[in-house]
Amino acid sequence: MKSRFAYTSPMSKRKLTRQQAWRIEKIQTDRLDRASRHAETVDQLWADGALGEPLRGRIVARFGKQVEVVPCNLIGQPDGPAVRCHCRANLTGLVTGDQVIYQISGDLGIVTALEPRLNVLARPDNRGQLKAMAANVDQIVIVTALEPAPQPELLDRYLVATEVAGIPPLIVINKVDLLIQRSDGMRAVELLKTRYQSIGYAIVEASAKDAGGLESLAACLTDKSSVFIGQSGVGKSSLVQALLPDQTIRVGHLHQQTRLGRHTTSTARLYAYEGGGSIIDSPGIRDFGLDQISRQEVERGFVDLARFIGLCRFRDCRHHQEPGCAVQDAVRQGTLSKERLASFHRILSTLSEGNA
Ligand SMILES: Nc1nc2c(ncn2[C@@H]2O[C@H](COP(=O)(O)OP(=O)(O)OP(=O)(O)O)[C@@H](O)[C@H]2O)c(=O)[nH]1
Ligand SMILES: [Mg+2]
Ligand SMILES: [Zn+2]
Repeated sequence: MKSRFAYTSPMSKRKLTRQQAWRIEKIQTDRLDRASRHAETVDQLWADGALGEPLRGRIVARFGKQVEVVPCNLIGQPDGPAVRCHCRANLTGLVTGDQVIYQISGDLGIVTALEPRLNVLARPDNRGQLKAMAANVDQIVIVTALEPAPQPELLDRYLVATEVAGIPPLIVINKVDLLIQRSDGMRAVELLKTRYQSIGYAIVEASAKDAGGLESLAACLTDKSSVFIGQSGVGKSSLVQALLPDQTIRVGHLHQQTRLGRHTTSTARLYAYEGGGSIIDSPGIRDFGLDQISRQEVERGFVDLARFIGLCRFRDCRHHQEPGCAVQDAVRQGTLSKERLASFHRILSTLSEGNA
């Protein structure tokens, strides 16, 4: 009998695909084998007391169950070569930026303890579950760009997340070199600046391409542990590369038609910042759902709106058309942006029922 595929795909192609599938599976099994051999060996060395002295370290990247750890000095700054480590069985959910105690022998290592976290930034995974993505950060650098076009509502979602996590944000508008080719670009930049600077957020304009604005950005990073977040393709990795010329960091082209990013960075990675401090480059996010947070948290996360909320006539005011609504009054008087209020309502409408 003829294969069902014979008309659509030549035999050789099918064979190749099978071979490829087999090869991919083999690579994965080999990798798992190596990882479990690594785990067994290092567990044995640990049990025999054959590993070096406990060291303080910081996780620079995570790959499945393994993490890459670098030694760090007393202020948590990375300071030495990285070692791939396996974690003790009781240590799960470690993330980039975590400070840990680890022991090594040559290039084998094991993480034995997690130091208390100062804070943790979580993001929703594909199924909407919040997952920690970075720990011990002093500043969240939200990167937007002229291309892909800025999405203020997405920016508002990030801002809510940073306010809820209690970590100060810095907004970067990247790719300002494109302003000369784009007549609408200046309007977009001005709009972001007026809306967010008036709330009190700091904004830096930059270009990873021609190094414009990098000095101002660099000055904001000194002695801090920062994490770069933002949509795929806005140039997070390009900025980190421009700031750290000695590193080799992968950047990806935008999709030719959609002009969206291609999710080039796949895992959050921490780099030592020569000026003092550290930078985490993270994978891009297309959407940033906030469905697991409460209405009160969203209210707190809109800092410009929060100051009016207790002033409404009705305690359960929803800030739509209710009489005596201080939030609507603020919009009418021009002390609150109507776009931010609209964005607030849209975010609330996406909360899961129990939270809204
Ligand atoms: N014109 C211009 N292009 C830039 C600039 N910065 C980055 N790009 C380009 O934007 C594209 C995406 O850059 P990346 O650095 O990979 O973006 P990313 O935010 O790290 O993307 P993900 O890793 O997918 O989240 C690349 O083609 C870069 O060359 C800039 O300042 N100006
Ligand atoms: Mg990247
Ligand atoms: Zn109200």
